Amino acid sequence: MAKSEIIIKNETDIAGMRAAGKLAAQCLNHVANSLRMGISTEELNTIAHQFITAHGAYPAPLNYHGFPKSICTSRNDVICHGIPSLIEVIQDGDIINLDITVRLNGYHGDTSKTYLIGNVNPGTRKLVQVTEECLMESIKQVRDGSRLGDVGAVIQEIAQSNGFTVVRDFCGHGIGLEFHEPPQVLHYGKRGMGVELKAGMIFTIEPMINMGSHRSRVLSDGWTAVTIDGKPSAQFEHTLLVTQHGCEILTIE
Ligand code: EYF
Ligand code: CO
Ligand code: CO
Repeated sequence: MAKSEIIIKNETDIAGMRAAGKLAAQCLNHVANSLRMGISTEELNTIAHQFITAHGAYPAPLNYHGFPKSICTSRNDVICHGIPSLIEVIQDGDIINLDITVRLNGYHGDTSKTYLIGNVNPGTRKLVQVTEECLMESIKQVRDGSRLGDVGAVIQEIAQSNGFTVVRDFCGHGIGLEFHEPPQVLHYGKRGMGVELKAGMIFTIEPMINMGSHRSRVLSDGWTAVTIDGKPSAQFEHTLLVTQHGCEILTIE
């Protein structure tokens, strides 16, 4: 099959993806319960790794393209792909995204949320709230016959009308037996444009929204993407199954 083809999942695949999505959501909530000032992102990585492997699954980021850890922990000005570390300790006023992808019986579930730690300043709180709104409103666009441009346009409209910017260097993705499959899901766009959605498609939407410039750069570690101006960035992600009249969020408990 050509690599650009979007796979329509069958009932066996869908059952596998439901199980993987549910486990990813459970893991995210489990790790989030340990979030507190003073904990290192390495400890969060260990908690996730142990939960995932104890449930008969594998942490998909680990060794993926050489990525060194089991989850991504992206704090404050880190847009995505933050690497857990013993020397990175959660502080009062931080925001932190935990991004979990599990592989269970060959199928992937991918989800993330951004959490507020202690006394977060009002502008940053607003950024996190608007980013979650971008995800949840864009999910309402997903049904058989709608287009990926409808998804991206809603995200762009909500982010920009609140004075924020949409990261363009990273996108959502199809997901299934592979961590990343076609299509690419852009978080900006024009209504009525782009790939037409069909029931049985499964993909993520994972908007990254910035307080300042939309531009990113990758640190010398080769993985961590940060904002170019040091201002905060937030992200939320779900894995979604397109249905006839809407969609099913697979990454819920
Ligand atoms: C090749 C990685 C590869 N890539 C994507 C590998 O979809 C994701 N999150 O929702 C996602 C998560 C991870 C990931 C974790 C590791 N990688 C990272 C950065 C660059 C790169 O280039
Ligand atoms: Co993810
Ligand atoms: Co993803």
